[in-house]
Amino acid sequence: MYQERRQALKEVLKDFGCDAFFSVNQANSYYFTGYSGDGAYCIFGINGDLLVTDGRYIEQAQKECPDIQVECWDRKAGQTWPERLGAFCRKQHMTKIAFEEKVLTYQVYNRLQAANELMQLVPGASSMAIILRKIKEEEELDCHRKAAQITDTAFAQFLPDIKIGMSEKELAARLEFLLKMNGADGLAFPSIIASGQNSSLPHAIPSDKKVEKGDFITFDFGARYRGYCADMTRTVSIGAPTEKQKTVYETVLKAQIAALNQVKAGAVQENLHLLADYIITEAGFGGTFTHSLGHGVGLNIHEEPYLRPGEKSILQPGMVVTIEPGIYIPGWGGVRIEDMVAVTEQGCEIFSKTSKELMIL
Ligand SMILES: [Mn+2]
Repeated sequence: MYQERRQALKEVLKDFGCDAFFSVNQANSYYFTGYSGDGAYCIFGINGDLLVTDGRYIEQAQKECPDIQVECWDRKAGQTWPERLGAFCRKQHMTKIAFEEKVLTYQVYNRLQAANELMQLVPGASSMAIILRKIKEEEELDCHRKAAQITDTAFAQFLPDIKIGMSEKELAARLEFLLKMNGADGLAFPSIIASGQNSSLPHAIPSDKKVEKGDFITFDFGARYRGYCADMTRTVSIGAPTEKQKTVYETVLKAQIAALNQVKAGAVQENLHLLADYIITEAGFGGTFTHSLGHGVGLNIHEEPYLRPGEKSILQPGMVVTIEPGIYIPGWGGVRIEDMVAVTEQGCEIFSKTSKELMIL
């Protein structure tokens, strides 16, 4: 699997006119080698591949990557990782090296350049990797399914625990505990839990605010399983909702379902966003949907493709995206409903199974 991915990467490298891909990014190193730790420096090149790490990780790397050359760099033995990679590229006659323009620090860039002055470092590796990563293989879809299933199960167990007087921080601790008890390797991202007026902040951080009667609470969270993320949002009502709360909720749900129904291979990305925004605006809430409709999900919680105005590309089978419209009214609160789905030829497979009927607790 990893060898096939590196082979596919070599084709992309050729298209970009590069000899090798330099990876310091954990997600990319994992995707192309199976190594799940950090502290790895990799070269994936047209004339050879090499993963270099240090004494803390060498045993793990050798176990996880049987099909790539793995080496331990050792300053005491007279060689640092930039020297080792620089020498490897020189020996394999690879000079034009693509680096991860979105994550490589200036310091690491300089260290690699100094180790081999013949090397020509060019930006573009982040873009090259995502060309492959944004279309998920069946094994990757299975990891997303499992992550989503853990997320659904944890939320079902969590709902009866929500009580008036608990703080958002306590709710977060309980929910995250349940994700791990159900088999999550970790969190896909720090949970967003926003109650009452706080829910007008799309990316609120759980606070000391206590849950009160009449609050809407937005939960945006997900498990991570074998590196792959789940992402789901539900908004619940504490006590009977007001007419306005009901209207806002129904409007977001209508926009979410309408957009979900349009997800399929060939759909223009920005059109999905525009459809949801149109429904929200028509209902009298123009200007309150303040973020993108959705984003790709994979080893990163946010990655290509993005469903937002200006994105004229089309969805392809195997992409995993979120559909998450919201309405945010400062001083009042907000609602967001989010599912994670896989794009298919005919439509989509919805990974999140938790009900979207307004839950009144
Ligand atoms: Mn999301």
